[in-house]
Amino acid sequence: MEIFELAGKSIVDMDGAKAAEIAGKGLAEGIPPYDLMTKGFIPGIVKVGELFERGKIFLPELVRSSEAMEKVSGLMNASLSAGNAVKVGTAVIGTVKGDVHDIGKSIVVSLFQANGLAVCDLGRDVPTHKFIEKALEINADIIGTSALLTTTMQGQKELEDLLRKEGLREKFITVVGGAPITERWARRIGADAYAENAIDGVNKVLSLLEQRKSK
Ligand code: B12
Repeated sequence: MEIFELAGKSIVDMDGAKAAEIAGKGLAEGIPPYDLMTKGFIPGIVKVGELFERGKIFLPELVRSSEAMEKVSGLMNASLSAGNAVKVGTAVIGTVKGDVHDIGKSIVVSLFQANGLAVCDLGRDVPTHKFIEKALEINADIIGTSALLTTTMQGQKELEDLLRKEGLREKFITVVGGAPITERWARRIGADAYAENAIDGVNKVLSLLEQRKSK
């Protein structure tokens, strides 16, 4: 079995020790951490989500697989974020209130950092007003939010509404992501960009920053 397949399997098997071993081996072999994540570990956790949805596994298994995923994400993110020291912009990133999913959000944080963005990571279950307070405090250019539940994606709309209400909408570039999020949702709530994955997020944010500078 090739390493990407083994990586995914270790997550489905809820085997954190194995996952960490494969991550270490992959990095030692010079495989880029983003490839290990997107071609190996992420398909594993997505499979776990499908099994959970189909009632093939239950919450305890979902939790154990996530723990394996969190372990490996920590290792990968440390390698991912070691990059560009040039600061091209500042971002505040977090998972919206009521939502504790943060594996994807943490990958986004690392990749933003690797691409020269200074990031303040607010973590998960972040109240809407917190995003704005922090963004004003550190004079951020970007506010990025992650939502993984159909019930919590409303938090992204709340942020847009609150920014408009406070007359701050034009001050920040907003980018939204997460499994249930779509381009259509982003347009509907008035976000500046939708990102399908972390790389897409980096590209869209860098291009929006560029457009701002040339205005
Ligand atoms: C892992 C997981 C958990 C873990 C989370 C651990 C953690 N620390 O994150 C635990 C076990 C805690 C959990 C709990 C629950 N979960 Co859960 N979980 C998942 C699972 C399997 C994987 C999520 C994940 O990590 N994916 C991998 C990452 C890399 O992908 P990602 O998050 O999508 O992020 C990428 C992109 O979306 C994008 N992106 C994401 N955010 C952002 C933000 C920005 C700014 C940008 C630019 C890009 C970006 O870039 C990322 C990297 O490329 C999903 C299934 C799925 N397919 O999503 C279910 C899933 C999201 N969970 C689900 C459910 C129902 C729950 C629970 C309600 C279960 C329960 N009965 O208690 C609770 C909710 C708890 C809460 N209040 O939040 C459902 C949601 C259904 C729905 N329609 O709302 C899903 C879809 C499973 C399913 N198919 O039923 N879960």
